Amino acid sequence: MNDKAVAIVWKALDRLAIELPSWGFANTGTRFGKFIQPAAATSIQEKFSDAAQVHAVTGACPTLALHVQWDLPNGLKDVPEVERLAKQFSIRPGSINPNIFQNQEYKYGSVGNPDPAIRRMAIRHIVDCVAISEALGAPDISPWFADGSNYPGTQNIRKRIGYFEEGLREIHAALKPGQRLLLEYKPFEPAFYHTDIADWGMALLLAKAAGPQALVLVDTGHHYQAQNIEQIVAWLLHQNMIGGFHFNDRRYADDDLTLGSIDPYQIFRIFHEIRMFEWETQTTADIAYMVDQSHNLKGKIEAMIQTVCTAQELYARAALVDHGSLARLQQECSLVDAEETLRGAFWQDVRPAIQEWRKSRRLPADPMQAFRTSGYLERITRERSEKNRKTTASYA
Ligand code: RM4
Ligand code: MN
Ligand code: MN
Repeated sequence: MNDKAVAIVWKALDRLAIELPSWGFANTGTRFGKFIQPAAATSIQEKFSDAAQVHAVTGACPTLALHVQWDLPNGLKDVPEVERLAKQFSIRPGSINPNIFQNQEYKYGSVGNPDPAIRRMAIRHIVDCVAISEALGAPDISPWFADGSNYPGTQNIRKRIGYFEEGLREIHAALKPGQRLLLEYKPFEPAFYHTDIADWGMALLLAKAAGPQALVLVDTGHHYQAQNIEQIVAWLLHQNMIGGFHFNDRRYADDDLTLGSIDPYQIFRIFHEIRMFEWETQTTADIAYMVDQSHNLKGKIEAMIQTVCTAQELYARAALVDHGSLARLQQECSLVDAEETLRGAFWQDVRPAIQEWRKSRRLPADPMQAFRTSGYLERITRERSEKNRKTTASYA
């Protein structure tokens, strides 16, 4: 790789920040049960501590996404504690994730529930999250709605659209300047007949109905098998409506597999659309790159390090696309040469350049190795195993 290419890689890496999910360090599982890990985090303090380890070895993860019900069970009252931990571990609070899917009340939906009292409860919770976001100086609120139904004819789909428009408008009215409401879509699960926000079109229309600070969040796992995700990203960029990503990979459905483990070219193509847009418009897209994975077989911290390194590699490769020649080749419809320009960047081995970047930023050249030799995993395994042994793992 020549000096110019190395400089491009370094510049790209300096820009790429990846947010870690607090829930990615805790014991989570499948619908059928959990496999408990002795080193899993069981408190918000432990989640911050683990995230700080990933940041220490990668230098790329300055923020931690928080799930309000799991991390701030007392809502606003927990803000001072989160601020203290953020300071202690030098990790800033990231996106604020409301929880409108776990309470018994939400059996038939939250903001889309036919019962106005439950809709009110859900709206109030998200408005509380807006206040938490403001207090923490973490501007993104990203609700994921599990709302939907399981049997044809049991819910009025159009009425529920109206409830969402109304509810999101009210939530939007609570936003202060600079805050953003990121709407995530998901085709199915837990609802298996209809999901109220099932795809990017529904999310986009609802964001438009809510107001200018509402944008769409793309979880890479929330698409049907053959869907062209980079085209969705291109549309959202064109509309200035993309607010962030939840990164993971998928083989079948919302599998939350390690980013790039199944289809690295897909993630590369997404990054390429963003870089190409930025090159053409000479702007920087304001996109929050967040990981949404919780591994129950891999070690959680190692899985995060692996994910972050993969994101860096794929982002660096996308940065290497020669946008000037690609634009010309596209204009001329030189198909083979245009495709080879893209593919050529994808097949570059950027790892040596990334290692050099790490050394120049006083980071370990091999983050995984650095973590493994740090002794941290052994220490937390000792400290946490007793507590984790008592965790319930059963499904029924
Ligand atoms: C969903 C979705 C959300 C996450 C929940 C727990 O599948 O991806 O982002 O908060 O899971
Ligand atoms: Mn997600
Ligand atoms: Mn998901």
